[in-house]
Amino acid sequence: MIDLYFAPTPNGMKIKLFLEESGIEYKIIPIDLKKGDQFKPEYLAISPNNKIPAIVDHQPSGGMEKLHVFESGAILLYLSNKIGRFMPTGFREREEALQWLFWQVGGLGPMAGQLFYFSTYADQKVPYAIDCFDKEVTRLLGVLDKHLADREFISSEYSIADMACYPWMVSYTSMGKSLDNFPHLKRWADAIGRRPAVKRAYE
Ligand SMILES: N[C@@H](CCC(=O)N[C@@H](CS)C(=O)NCC(=O)O)C(=O)O
Repeated sequence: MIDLYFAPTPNGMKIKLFLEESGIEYKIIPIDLKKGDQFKPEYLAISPNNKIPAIVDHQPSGGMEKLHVFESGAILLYLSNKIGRFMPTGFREREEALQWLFWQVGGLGPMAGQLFYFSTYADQKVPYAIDCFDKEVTRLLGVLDKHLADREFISSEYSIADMACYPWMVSYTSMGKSLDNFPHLKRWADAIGRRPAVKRAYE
C-alpha cells in the first residue's frame, strides 16, 4: 500500500498516473496547498521541502520499515524500480528516458510552473515575467516536439518520462494555450490522454 500525499497539480498528477497505470494499491491523502497543509510538521517529516507530491511505501522491498519519498522524479524512479515497469531495459533506451525525466523536473516543470503562477495565480500581472516564462516554455515544448517527430513515446516505450511530461500539457492547455504549433507533441499528448489509466487518473 502506498500513501500518496497529493494535490491536483501537474506534479501530483504524475504520480497518480503511475499508480493508476501500475495497479499498485494506493490511498490519496489530500494536501490543501492553499490552507498550508504542506507546512505542517507531520507533513514536513515526510516531505521536508514543503511541496507535494510525496509517498509513503508501507511495504518496501526487502521487508524494510516503511519508506518516505519526496520529489516527483525520485518517486517515479522509486516506483518504477519497485515494480520493474515503465522504464526501458535497454541501456541506451533507459538513459534516454532518464535524460527526459531530468529535463522535465529541471526544466519544463519549473518554467511551466512559473508561467502558470504569473499568468493565472499571481494577484499582480507582471507582463515581463509572463512573457519571459512563456517564451521559455514555448522553447522547451519545441525541443520535445522535435524529439517526438519520429517516435511514439519519449523513449522506446511508454515510460516514466512520458508520465512526467504529460501533465504539463494538460496544464498548458488549461491556460487556454494550444499545442497546434507542436504537431508531434500534440499527437503524443492526445494518445496518452486516451489511455484508460490516464482517464481514470484525471476523473
Ligand atoms: N521539484 C518538485 C516540485 C514540486 C512542487 O513544486 N509542488 C508544488 C505543487 S505543483 C507545491 O507543492 N507547492 C507548495 C508550496 O510551494 O508551498 C517535484 O518535482 O516534486
